[in-house]
Amino acid sequence: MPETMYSIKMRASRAGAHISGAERIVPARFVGQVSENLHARALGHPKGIPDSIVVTTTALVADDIIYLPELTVTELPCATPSQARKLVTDLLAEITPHSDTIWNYLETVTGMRGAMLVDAETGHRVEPDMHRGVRASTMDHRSSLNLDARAQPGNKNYVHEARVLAAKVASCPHVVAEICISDDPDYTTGYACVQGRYHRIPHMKAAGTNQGTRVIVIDRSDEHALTEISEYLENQAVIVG
Ligand code: PML
Ligand code: MG
Repeated sequence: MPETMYSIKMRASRAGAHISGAERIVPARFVGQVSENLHARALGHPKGIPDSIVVTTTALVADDIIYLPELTVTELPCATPSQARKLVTDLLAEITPHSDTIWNYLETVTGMRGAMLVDAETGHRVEPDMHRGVRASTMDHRSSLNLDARAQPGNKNYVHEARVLAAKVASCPHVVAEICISDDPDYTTGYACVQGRYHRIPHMKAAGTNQGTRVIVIDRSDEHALTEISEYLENQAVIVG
């Protein structure tokens, strides 16, 4: 019988405020070690020491998992946040007249566990829970399936994890773009993924600030779009690579 696959999710907070989250999809034999690694990661996060670490482990049905290829990455030269703004708003102009409004969300909203959902046609935020947002989840890179769990580092691999998340978001029905600025104070490289093309952009923000968030731009013309997006992003198991 094939080995059961498990989704393992960690979230860490202090006084109710989100500090960090991470997850894996791994075969049963790696569950113990990966849980330990996720705890270590929660305890070593630059945003502070959590007073709560929740790790949830759930068995997946093998046939329900979707396998996706990695996105092609284009690295854009960029030296300052104001150059980043120009790059991002130009890219967004392909799919919405509200690119300045979206940059404004990116610069002013922070501390959400999930992403904002922005209607491409109106520029309005439409996520059902404006405090939490919609969190893309239940996903991992293919390398987690083969890796010896003892070799898995506890630290975050920003590039790797961002590309898994971006591939899942880009494959979601009704999604046209996603823009990300990290909320980690020392990580200033972000990305804009527009219609499946991932643009990696350095200096999206000044170093040393917790400001950071994700905006997912959607086509809301289908009446079921919001429900389908939330269901797919949060619960559909996806392995990338
Ligand atoms: C995050 O903090 O989770 C966002 C990381 C974005 C990484 C973008 C990149 O380096 O390609
Ligand atoms: Mg973060």
